[in-house]
Amino acid sequence: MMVFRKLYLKAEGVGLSLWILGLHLWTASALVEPLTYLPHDLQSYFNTCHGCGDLTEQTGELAFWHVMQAYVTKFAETNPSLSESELSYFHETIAQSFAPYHSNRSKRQVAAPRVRKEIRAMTDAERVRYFNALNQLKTNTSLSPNVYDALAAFHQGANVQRAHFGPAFPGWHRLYLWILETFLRQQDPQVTIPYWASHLDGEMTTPTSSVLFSNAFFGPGFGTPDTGPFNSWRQINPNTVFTRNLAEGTQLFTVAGIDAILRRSRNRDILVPTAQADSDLERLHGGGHVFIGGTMNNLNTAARDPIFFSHHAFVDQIWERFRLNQRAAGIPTATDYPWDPNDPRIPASHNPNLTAGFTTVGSPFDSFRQIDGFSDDFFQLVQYEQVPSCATGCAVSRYLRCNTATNRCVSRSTSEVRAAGINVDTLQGLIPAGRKKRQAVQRNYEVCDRNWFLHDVNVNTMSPASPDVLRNIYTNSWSYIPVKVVTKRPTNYIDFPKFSAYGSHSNGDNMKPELTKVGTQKSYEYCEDHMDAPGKIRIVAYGLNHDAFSEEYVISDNRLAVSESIGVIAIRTPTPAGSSDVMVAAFDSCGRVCRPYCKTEPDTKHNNFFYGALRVSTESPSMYSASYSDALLSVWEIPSDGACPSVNNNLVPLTFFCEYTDHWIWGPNTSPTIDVTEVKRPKVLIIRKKTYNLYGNSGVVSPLDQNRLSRVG
Ligand SMILES: [Cu+2]
Repeated sequence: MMVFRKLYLKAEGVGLSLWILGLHLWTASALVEPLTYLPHDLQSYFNTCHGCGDLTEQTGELAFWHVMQAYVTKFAETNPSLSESELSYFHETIAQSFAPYHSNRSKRQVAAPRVRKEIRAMTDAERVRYFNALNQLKTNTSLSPNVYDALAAFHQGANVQRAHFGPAFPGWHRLYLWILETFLRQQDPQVTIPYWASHLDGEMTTPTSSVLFSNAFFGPGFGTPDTGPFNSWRQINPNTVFTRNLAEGTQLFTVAGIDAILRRSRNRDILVPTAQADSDLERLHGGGHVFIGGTMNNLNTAARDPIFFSHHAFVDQIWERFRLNQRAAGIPTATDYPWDPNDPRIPASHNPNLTAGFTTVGSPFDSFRQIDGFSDDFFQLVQYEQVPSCATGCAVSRYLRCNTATNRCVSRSTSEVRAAGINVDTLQGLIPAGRKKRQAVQRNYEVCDRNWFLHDVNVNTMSPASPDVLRNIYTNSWSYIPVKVVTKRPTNYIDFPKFSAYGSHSNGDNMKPELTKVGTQKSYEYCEDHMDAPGKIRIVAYGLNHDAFSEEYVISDNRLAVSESIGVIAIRTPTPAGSSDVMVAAFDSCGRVCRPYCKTEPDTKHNNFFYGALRVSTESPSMYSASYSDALLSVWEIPSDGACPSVNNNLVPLTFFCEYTDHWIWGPNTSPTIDVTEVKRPKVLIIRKKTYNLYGNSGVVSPLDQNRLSRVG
């Protein structure tokens, strides 16, 4: 093989110098090297995060998600920059929203509470009014750039810290819901925010096919909202348009989780950091963000997607049920705020007397302080309808049905509703926010019923790194790195013993132990129930020294004992002035962690210190591409002279192995595989001293590359 290779190099040697010249026309050089440490603050989030350290205790994807959310807040501005007059307009509006409840009026004149319903239990007309009010806020410029975007910007930066990772979580979001709803009711006084009871979808066989993601509800579950109620939002403000990327295995709220919360009686038992994992309201809510994916997957941007407010209205509904129980038991709801100034795990900004980060407003709250979200006034201000149940008749809604096996309502799928002759492809009476009426593009994102082998992966999710999708995410300058994912079939896969290496023709005796030994990583409850296969591997990349986030998926085939696929992650293009440091992680669709390995010298020991963090700089050698397809194609060498095609692993700087061991991988303090003294090594490990270019040491140019180069030239 080696001999063959040398000959081959010689033959191509003539063209090499020409080719190198061409290369610089279209791609910068860059080095990709592993970071063997994490930024100090990120590592401390990992070290102190709730339940971190043991992947058998909680789902790795959600544990990682919460930590990264805490970290990325530092990249976002905290509040929208509003002018003096805009601020006073905001104050006025919020102050007036309480007036009907707190004036000296007689009892009869006191305003009725705002009543919030499950979105599928509303009438179509009510739902249209709600979506219309949202669209009106999107074009209302009383706040800049528009009221919706200004309010969405409250949920970023330091406010994300105020609102999450501690006891203020439910109260802060309660105030936030009140604010958005107040502005919506300026547009239409009848409107309230519908809540999204996500366990109604979580109990479907295929949650991603829920009617919720039809055009008559929240619009498509994949990509930008080019159809559905928000179809004009991309035109109105391309910088804040949202994207979605549904992940079918990801855990939504479950009845068991809600019941666990409702069995507790004090807020300290359901809120971070003192709650136990099973009844942790904030932790359980994270699954909804990850399930929606895209913009919702990053707390700095999550509120740009209106489904955010319905997700949080359901969090609030659960909390309200909890508070009603407290009230019945004589527990003082307004003061049951679990604040302990001596507990270093609680962010200082969660001090109940500090501001919630919305601007100061008038009576009855002299300002929105963190404790105000716990106010008993809310018993009077807002009420929630119950989640539809089989007993009360799921049939109040055409979009739900009673699952007789569980005696609970579940959502209907879009195709089910269509089959019943109901049009959910358009919404009668909806007034899009844009001036120009755009031609509706009909897209069908339906998936078939689940098939055990060919996973119901939607190919529309497979290239989220397209410029369209990324445009809203902070930078226009993206580069692409190939990533390899090796998966090993997990033992709980439904037909595990039947196929390939584990089948009757091979009883496994001859297999390498690496192939047959598996850990017991915790997976989403959904996967346990459905014996689901993790065929869809999600890869996420977060900027560590800059504000960027991207997602990618690859598919693995669970019929095989081991399978390999290659995906491409998008990263901010580094400049000579600064590297792009990124944290990359991969999870199967059951939320289990895949372990990162960096392409490095064959000293595997150092892999123990590799957390999936990379530094990408403009130094040689070049290891990234200017486009998604170039990155993908660069990995394969397809010689023009009929020689053997090959995959050049040297060009894949990062590999994930989904091996299902339960070792915690993000902290030297917690991983049993790491020798702590080794951490004091030099900060950056240079992985490649040899110079090679995008197409490897050989300098071989494949026919495909030739085409590309000539196109550029
Ligand atoms: Cu939030």
